[in-house]
Amino acid sequence: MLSPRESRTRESVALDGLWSFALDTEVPADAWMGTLPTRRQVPVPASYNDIFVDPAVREHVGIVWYQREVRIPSGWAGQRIVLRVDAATHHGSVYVDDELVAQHVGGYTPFEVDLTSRVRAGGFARVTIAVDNRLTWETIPPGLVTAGADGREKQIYRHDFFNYAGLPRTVRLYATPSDYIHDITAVTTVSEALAYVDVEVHADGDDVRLRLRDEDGREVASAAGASARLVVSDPTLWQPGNAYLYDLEVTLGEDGDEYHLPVGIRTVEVRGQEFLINGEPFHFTGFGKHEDADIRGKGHDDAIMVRDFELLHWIGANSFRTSHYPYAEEWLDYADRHGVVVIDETAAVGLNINMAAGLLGGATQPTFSPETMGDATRAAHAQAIRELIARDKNHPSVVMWCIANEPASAEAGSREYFEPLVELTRAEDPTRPVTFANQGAARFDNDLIVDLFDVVCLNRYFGWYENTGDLAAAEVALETELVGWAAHHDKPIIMTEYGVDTLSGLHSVSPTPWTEEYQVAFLEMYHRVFDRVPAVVGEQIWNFADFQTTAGIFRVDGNKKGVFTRDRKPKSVAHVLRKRWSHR
Ligand code: BDP
Repeated sequence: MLSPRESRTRESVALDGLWSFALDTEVPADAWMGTLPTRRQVPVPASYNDIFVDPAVREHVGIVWYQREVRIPSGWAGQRIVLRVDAATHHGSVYVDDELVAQHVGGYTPFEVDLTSRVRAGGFARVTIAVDNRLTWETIPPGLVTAGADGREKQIYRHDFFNYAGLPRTVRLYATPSDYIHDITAVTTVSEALAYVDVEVHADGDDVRLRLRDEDGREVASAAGASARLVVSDPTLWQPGNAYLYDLEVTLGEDGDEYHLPVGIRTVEVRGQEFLINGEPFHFTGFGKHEDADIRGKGHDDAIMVRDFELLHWIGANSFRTSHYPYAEEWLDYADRHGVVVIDETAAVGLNINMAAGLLGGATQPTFSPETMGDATRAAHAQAIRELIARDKNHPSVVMWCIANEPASAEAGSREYFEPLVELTRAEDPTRPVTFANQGAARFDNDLIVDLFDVVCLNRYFGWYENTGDLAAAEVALETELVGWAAHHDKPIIMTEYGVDTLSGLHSVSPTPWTEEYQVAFLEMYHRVFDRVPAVVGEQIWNFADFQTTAGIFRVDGNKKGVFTRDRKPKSVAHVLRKRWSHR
């Protein structure tokens, strides 16, 4: 799915700004049929939850309505006109005037609808979007809606971040010629002094022309046809920390549709216990992150994004994981341009009922069964994988797909659940390694799925959830486990989560849990151990910044495992990490 970039033949208009807004309880069930009877206005992009002071909005379970009048640019007569929603979390229904025109499930990937026959260039249209935040066993991520004692619906979920909802990313209109370029896939390989860019174009008509230009605008290769190979001699590679992007111009005929795709020439390969980028062993440093900030929730904000990249650079991080869902595409565009390496994750988080059995009154249930995570969950999961790869396949920054976070991979049924999903991922993209983030209860001797994947990604909390406060015992446990994984699997290991809740400003002479000193001692201990186990090729700390979660007795105004506070101030450990990572 192409990102809507502007070109000689393509224009786009952002519909960001204030939209009318109402809860389903406040308006008629067919609220799209006229002007939304509300005085509330909500910003787009933003999660709606923390905008209003009314707790009924923050905790709402169900549908909310967004509406605005849209003017169609008069110059778009004769063009194909498309409405694109970058994210409706988790289920979006789009109405144009009185008609339902699109529906989409999956809160972190975009969808589009062709409005050419429904709107008139120079005219107005009433656009209404119903967004439903409910999660069930049939959605990714999964969840459960129950009725509380007071009759209100209550949303239960097993993931540790607040269920922010609404329209957190850009909504826009764009126009293309009526014969247009539907999709492009560019795959790069390198052989000594030559690089190959294999391009597949899906378009109306077969008069497809390709031109590749370097960063100085010089043409370095050209070809014709919907399926073609461009050969680049003496290529400049896209390198971690040193990005280089070619411009692939695709046109239909002499003056038909034109699209420009940034192309980074680089290779990725897993060999034995090494992760190679451009044939060189790569060591991941960085974080699991979240899209999370005060007031905006998961609303995309360029200011916060650029600040986060600045902090990643300052601390010496070369990578991050898009835990636990695909981020706004702006993140990947920026990572492409600045040489930051990304592990790109689906929203399949919380497929682990028993880890959080307490939430269901302590009862345990099988995670994988027809009544829980069954065929419908897997179908939604497959769709999430397809949509992630369709959107992100051309980003050089993305070096690996992570198809789930902490599933119950030691439980019966996990292998049957995951085997077809791994096959699907490889079929959709044969060029990138595939992984999942493994949870601590599934160890090297009882995990049932890890051999299906290319890289062992581990989330471990020795010294926090286990051996709390006892770093000496934690060090032994951590090393025993890492050495065990390395001996059982000839695969590289990335620690994709390790960290401790740390209250910024809380200090003690000796390192005790929750203090800044404990976070320092904990991470230093992990790093000592990593340096003793050669199979460890990556360290991504949990988490980049403190973030909001659902209320609970384990969380005080959210999860505090950030190396930065929620407003991006460094905790003491940030300076320690900066020393380690800046000297690698
Ligand atoms: C891991 C999860 C992550 C949590 C983290 C924690 O993958 O989402 O936030 O633990 O407990 O289990 O802080």
